[in-house]
Amino acid sequence: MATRVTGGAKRGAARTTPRNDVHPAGLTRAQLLELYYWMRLTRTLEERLVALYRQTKVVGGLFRSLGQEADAVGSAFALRREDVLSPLIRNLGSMLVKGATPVEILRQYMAKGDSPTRGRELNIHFGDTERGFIGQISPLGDMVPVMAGVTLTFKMRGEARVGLVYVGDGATSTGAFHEGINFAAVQRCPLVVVIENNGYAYSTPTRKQTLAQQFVDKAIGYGVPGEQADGNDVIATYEVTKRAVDRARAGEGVSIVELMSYRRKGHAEHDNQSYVPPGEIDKWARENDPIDRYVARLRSELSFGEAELTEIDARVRHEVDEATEIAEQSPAPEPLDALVGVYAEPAAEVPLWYRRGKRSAVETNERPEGWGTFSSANGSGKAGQVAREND
Ligand SMILES: Cc1ncc(C[n+]2csc(CCOP(=O)(O)OP(=O)(O)O)c2C)c(N)n1
Ligand SMILES: [Mg+2]
Repeated sequence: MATRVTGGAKRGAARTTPRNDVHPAGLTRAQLLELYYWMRLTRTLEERLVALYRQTKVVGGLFRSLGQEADAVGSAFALRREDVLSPLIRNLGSMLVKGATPVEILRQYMAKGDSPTRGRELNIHFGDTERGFIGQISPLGDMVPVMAGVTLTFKMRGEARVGLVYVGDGATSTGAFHEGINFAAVQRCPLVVVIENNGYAYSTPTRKQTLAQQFVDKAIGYGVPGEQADGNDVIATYEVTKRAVDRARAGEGVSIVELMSYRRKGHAEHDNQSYVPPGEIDKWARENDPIDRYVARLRSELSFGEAELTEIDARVRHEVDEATEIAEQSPAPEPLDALVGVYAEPAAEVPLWYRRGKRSAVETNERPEGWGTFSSANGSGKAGQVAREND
């Protein structure tokens, strides 16, 4: 049974009366609607970010998860509140499920002074260990050894907690991925490694990433269980991740989960996807949109009414509108804030000579008078000339 997570419980609480006995993956009808809510929230929030990006209010790059909402939401939904996940740029949905709020996300992307990173990071690179998501870093694959360490602490403390780390198809080619997963496997850390196979790593298609038939085959080499699922089916994603999470919690160590999906947008908004074969994106949009697919299933097989879904759509729109208004009013960062929380205060070490100022640094370190080519008194000699010109 899925455990509801921080933040999700309140916003996701759906009022609905059971109409039939169909409970795929043991999910209650409220939880089935909650999955829809998180996917819709992810997409609507990203669409709002695109509008703000075009108005130049989003100041950095914008990384979409269009077409991958089910993979992010379904997998994170399999975790408990006390579990920890390590997201990537396309895991906005996972972070929302774990309690990140739309207003925080908007403030981050708009680099506001009251955003979680005070304008020092411009997308969803922030974390909160209380809510159970770790601040991500850019080097691909590097969060695997980090999460191996995090989950090793769970094991050493005897805590029944699980960690989940997302990696893209591209990240599987890094040394960090290999070292991290091997270490975690050998140590039997309670870790789920989710490989999001979205067909591309920037412009590199998966067939140029690996000769393996499928990424899940790599599980054999690490001696861990591996399962593949349709990442555009939110319930299948939930189920396969839940099995891996249950194994980890039961002391059975690492699992690899490969989620098959497709990146419908470029690496970021600036990428025009000229390397994608014609028609490929449209085909996925037409035939395999995770939200369209889930809506169809909710209406037919699970007999949810139109009103229940439109109510969620309206709630999501309202929440995103409200969050945008708040975030737009947030102040820009204070310039001096750039240094707050970065260096020790007071400084533990005397600043390095080259940070003390150009003139004194050049005079005392680069061309000491004793070298005979420079006179700091009259500035004669070549080096003195350079020093003055650079001031
Ligand atoms: C070690 C390393 N190499 C290269 C990059 C530059 N880079 C950032 S994202 C990216 C593509 C990532 O592709 P993938 O892992 O498939 O994730 P996706 O973007 O598809 O979600 C690259 C090459 C990086 N951040 N780190
Ligand atoms: Mg990829």
